[in-house]
Amino acid sequence: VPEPVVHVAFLPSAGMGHLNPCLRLASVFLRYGCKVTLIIPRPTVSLAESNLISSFSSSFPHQVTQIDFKLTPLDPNTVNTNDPFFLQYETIRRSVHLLSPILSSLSTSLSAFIFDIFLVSPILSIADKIFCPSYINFTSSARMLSFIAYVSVLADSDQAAQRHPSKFVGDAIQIPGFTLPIPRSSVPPPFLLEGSNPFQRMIMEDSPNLTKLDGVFMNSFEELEGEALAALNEGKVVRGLPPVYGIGPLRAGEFENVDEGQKGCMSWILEWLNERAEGSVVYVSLGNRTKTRREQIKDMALGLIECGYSFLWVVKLKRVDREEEEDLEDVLGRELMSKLREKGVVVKEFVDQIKILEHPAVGGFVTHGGWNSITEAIGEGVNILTWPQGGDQKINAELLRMRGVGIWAEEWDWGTQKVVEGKEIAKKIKEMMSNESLRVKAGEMKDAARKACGVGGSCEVTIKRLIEEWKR
Ligand code: BUP
Repeated sequence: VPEPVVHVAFLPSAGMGHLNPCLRLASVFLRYGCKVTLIIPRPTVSLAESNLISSFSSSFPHQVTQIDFKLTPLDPNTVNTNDPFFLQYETIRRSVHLLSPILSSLSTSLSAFIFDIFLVSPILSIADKIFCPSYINFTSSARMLSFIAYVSVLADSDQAAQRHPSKFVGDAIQIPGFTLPIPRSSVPPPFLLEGSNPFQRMIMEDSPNLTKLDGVFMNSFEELEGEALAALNEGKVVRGLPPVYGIGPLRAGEFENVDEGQKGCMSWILEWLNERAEGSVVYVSLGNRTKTRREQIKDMALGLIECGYSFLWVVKLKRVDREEEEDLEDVLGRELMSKLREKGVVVKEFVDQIKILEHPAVGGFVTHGGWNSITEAIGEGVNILTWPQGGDQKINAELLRMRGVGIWAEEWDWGTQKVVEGKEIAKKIKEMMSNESLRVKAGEMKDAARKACGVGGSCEVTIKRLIEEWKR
């Protein structure tokens, strides 16, 4: 009797922070012999996303079927946001009814459907047309999932406040099973806005539906988030949640080689890093959907010049890469630009972040605290300084601080308010780079991370067990 084929379909949402972990999880299933169908919402928001999708498909020409999911364009005026990524989440959510014919046309029946966290309620509304277990790929920390899950409990217990998050959140959220509460100041800002907005609506709609899923894939692991994983799996956060599988840290795949066939900047960046002493370079990147504010950019440059370390700064002037046109020198001025070039490297291009973090010359990372960036840095044992810019990033920063693997520039607030002066930035970078206890902890966490995603580790054990279950 031939072995049954295990066929897993994936549906990401928008942005590299969601696409990267989706493709990395898909490549784990490919490693264990599964057939993968990748359903891609089109058009994508950024160029980085479409490049990565092409590279993924050409890396697995036989095992992966790629299906374009043509979205119905939304009138931006009907969605209260000017963020193209949020507009895309909403567009995908409202196009989900178009998925049914795609799913029913698949030539091999599905063993599992794994979709993005931002699509929960719409996908569950077509559950009767999926005919296989439904899972989400959660793209942030287990601490953040606990927040999302627990808000439905808070909302239920506070009818009087008309269920508006700005009222029921209070000064802090104490989630059962957690040592540290989440202070109001760390809650993702759109969630607390008085008026309704897509992020708030999405969380309030999806939170109570999490219990209807068959499971959650979580890019985290026991040593990093044991407390949160236990609280979620023991029903302390919300009763009736499905299993939350800590299968992280997800490792980057060969398909992510951004420079292949392109004239990118990676080859000379790596040459430059090769000439630097071990642990001597600070890598600075606030993620691929945060543009650095004009008022902040000069002080960022001054801070880097003053910090005394070599640096590699990936700077974004626009939220979406397709719109990056301006020359950095026009923004920073010739004099500042030449001072920067004396001490480090500044680029606007999309870089291969993993290749940078794994380079021995890189000793520290100034990050916005996006969960992928954090888990990538942890996997390489790099010291971390978080400067949260929005969303889940303060919740993640707090966790890193608690685990002793990162420091958090808490007094800088969201990085969207006051300008942080160059000398302050230099001081914090020095503090992060020279922090020996951080380096020791980061090294220990790296070892635990490698074990979790290595041969016989928690990721392999969980995925193999699920594959066996799906075969039955
Ligand atoms: Br910028 C940049 N190269 O130049 P996060 C990002 N990345 O490989 P975000 C690059 O994009 P969300 C670059 O390695 C990570 O996998 C990076 O995800 C990669 O933050 C991903 O760190 C970015 O989670 O997304 O972009 O803010 O808000 O969705 O978390």
